[in-house]
Amino acid sequence: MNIITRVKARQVFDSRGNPTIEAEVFCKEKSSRAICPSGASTGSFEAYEKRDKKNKKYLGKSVFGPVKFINSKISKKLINKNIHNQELIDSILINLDGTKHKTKIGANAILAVSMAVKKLSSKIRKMPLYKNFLIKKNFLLPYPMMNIINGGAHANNKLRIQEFMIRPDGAKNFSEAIRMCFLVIQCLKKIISQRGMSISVGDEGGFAPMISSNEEALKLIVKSIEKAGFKNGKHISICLDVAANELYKNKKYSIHSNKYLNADQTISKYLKLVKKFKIKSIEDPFAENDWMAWSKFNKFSKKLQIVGDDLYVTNLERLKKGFLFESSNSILIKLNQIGTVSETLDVIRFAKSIGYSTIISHRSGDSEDTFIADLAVGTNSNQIKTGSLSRSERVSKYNQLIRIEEDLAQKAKMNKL
Ligand code: 2PG
Ligand code: MG
Repeated sequence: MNIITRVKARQVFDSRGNPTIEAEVFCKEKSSRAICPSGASTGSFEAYEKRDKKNKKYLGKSVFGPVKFINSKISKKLINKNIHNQELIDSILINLDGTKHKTKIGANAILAVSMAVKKLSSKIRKMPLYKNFLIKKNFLLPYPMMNIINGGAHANNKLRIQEFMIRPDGAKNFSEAIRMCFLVIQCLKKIISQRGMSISVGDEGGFAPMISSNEEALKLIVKSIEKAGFKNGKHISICLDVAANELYKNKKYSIHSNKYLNADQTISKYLKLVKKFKIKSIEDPFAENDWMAWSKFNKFSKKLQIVGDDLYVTNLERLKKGFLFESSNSILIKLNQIGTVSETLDVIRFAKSIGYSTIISHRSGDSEDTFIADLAVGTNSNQIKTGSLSRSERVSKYNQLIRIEEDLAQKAKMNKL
């Protein structure tokens, strides 16, 4: 019953219409499947995403090579292994690859299998997925960070900052958190359309109006928060993902305008912006190797959440370096940056031990798979960012969290911020 009998993979498609891998793991007649997501603004230290670069039928983006590898070598290695032994299975996958960044098999192939194993283990134990991670009782629900205006690599407007998010800090439970975001988004939609701009959305479901100034986007959001009847900085807070790797050249940044500024000038611009718009969280304010700028900024910003995404790439070694340098106080967690569920849990465990907040994240190319919603609750992660309340691959995660809240009933409590 607990023994793996087969692993099968196939090529499916992600929310940007690009090929990706779905893996299905079997224990006799029972099976579970998982789909690997894919990023656009990727850090250079992320685990490797393998594609058939030479196959022009899918413009070099197909994944038939890794799929074949799963169906042959991986399947053979995992047959007869106990489905509940996630760590052993993940270490087999890691060793089968044998490279630092999983360049041989590809982290996309490895992760799809690793997640499917975790799901099937829960199914066989007849427990919800969220109960099969680190936490065994006293589950806490994460605050959502909804990306309501998309820029950078996720939209074709000229906004330099990639993600303008809202976090409903005043919400007492998860359903209320979603309701508050819903109200702000509806107001934002109205305001954008009244100004004659398009209400079409970007890759993560946020609006992507043809504006180019960060301040203009922030003003639109503050207006929507107020119009919805909330107070910015109290009931709802603004959070940003700058994705500064994309705006870095010759040790300078073009975050606040197309003029390049050094790190010190960029910091003082950030501080002004934080004050003016009561911003509570900034992700990737600096480039992935600019450790000094991160440390400097972190010293200034006692109350600000500073989140490392491309900086840490869910990698324990890089997180330890960040801890040593006091680079930030929070980490973004993305399974496919590292490639297995076990390694992801190791990073979360360590982040918690050093007092960092953990934020579980989708990728800009995502799917109907809701694994990360369960992961967020099962690790008592403080926040989750999985796009806006639009595009089903984003909404599906929020819907799953609504179900989990219902399942926990009286025991459901929000995490701390
Ligand atoms: C990010 C992510 C998710 P991508 O930068 O945080 O929002 O984007 O998946 O493109 O790296
Ligand atoms: Mg990011």
